[in-house]
Amino acid sequence: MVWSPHRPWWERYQPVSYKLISRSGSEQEFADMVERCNKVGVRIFVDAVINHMTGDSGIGVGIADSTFNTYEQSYPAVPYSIHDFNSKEKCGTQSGNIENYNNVNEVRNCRLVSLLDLDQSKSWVKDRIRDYLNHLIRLGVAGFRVDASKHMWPDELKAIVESLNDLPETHFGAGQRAFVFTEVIDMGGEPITKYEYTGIGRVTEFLYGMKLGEVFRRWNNQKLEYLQFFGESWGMLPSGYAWTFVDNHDNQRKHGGGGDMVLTFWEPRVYKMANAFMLAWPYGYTKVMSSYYWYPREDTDVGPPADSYGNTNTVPINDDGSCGGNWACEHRWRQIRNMVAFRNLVHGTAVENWWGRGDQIAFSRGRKGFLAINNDYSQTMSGEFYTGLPEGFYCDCISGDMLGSGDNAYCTGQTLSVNSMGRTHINIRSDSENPMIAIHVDYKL
Ligand code: LAG
Ligand code: CA
Repeated sequence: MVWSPHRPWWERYQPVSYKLISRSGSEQEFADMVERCNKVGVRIFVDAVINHMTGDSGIGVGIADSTFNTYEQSYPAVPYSIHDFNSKEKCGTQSGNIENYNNVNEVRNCRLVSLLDLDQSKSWVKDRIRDYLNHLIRLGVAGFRVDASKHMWPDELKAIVESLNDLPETHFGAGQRAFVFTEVIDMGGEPITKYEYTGIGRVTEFLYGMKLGEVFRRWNNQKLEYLQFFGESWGMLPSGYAWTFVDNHDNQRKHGGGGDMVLTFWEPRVYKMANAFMLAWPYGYTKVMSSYYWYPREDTDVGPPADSYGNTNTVPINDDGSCGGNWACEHRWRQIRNMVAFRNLVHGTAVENWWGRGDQIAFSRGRKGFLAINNDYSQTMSGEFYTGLPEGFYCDCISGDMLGSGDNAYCTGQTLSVNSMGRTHINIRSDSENPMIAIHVDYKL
């Protein structure tokens, strides 16, 4: 546990053992959550920290009461000893830490911010990691985000992933493999690239959130209309390898890459627009961030809402479905939640009817969905737009939800009428609270 600063969020990135006990609860509680989620079709992916153990802080104890000693490099609860870590000789820097990101050997064999660096070329280490991940697979998780993948050799990581058991047949059917996402921060300009990891699974595409932030902020003369070919031609991974997100737990608080360009829940209006675009756009495997508010906002260490000891609070749900207790729960914001449904629905269809004028864009996805966004600061977006959708009345899933069913279905937001030509009239004011419209065939009244 880290007490200075007081139980920071990043304490989780310093494992002491592979026991499934954390500030969020016990193994039993975790297993129960996974079980309940699987039952309702929600898959769980674990953020696996397997590049390193704790920082070089001396003697300490983890949240599950396991001890460690970084002078001796020992973690008896795994157990790991000095033989399981990359030596100073193998690393090659004076400090034993990563100093130069242009040196590939250093990035992978030295300590990342002083975190004791495991040697994944050792079969003992590979086996302990494999056992840990297999344990999680047995509990029903669907896959992993592999933390700090850039700091591990791709062939060694690949060997670990390939040694894993199939997912349990009871939950996933026969012969299914864990879905792996590797976290590789590649902004260009370093010798280690995201392309080295595509043989393992999906890879984080950090350029995505940065570029999207730049466009929606309209920095460097960017405009929404330039998004027409947003994807590989922007220097990003081929769509089938990319793992995309507007922001993540690091860059929303200025850790990791992305800087000031990245959009977060602190700027909700434009954040919802960027998420709506991401979810409507057929590039990558998308991730929606879900956060908590922290204060002061400049403090980059503050942990989740917790009791005074640091145990994470449960999340209270308000009557309107939003979260209380300082949980932001972006995934429950109507505009984002409904766009997730939009994405699932239009999967497999192409972008059609692209229309772009400066900071106003509109496009359809096959004959299933249509999105229009007005990010202009003064001009209303209005006119007849071709939606590609069948004739009828549609409930805009940005301004409302469609409730009830059949003849009793009604829309809590604005209703749009699509004529027999597939055209609809839209009018989005530039100062609207949600300057977007999204309709799809599941929201046909
Ligand atoms: C990651 N990806 O590669 C995580 O996304 C990122 O959140 C993790 O860093 C990092 N790798 C290591 O797993 C986080 C914080 C760091 C923090 C680290 C270890 O961003 O700030 O380092 O977790 O807890 C902290 C201090 C350092 C200190 C270190 C060791 O900030 O100054 O050297 O702990 O004591
Ligand atoms: Ca390493």
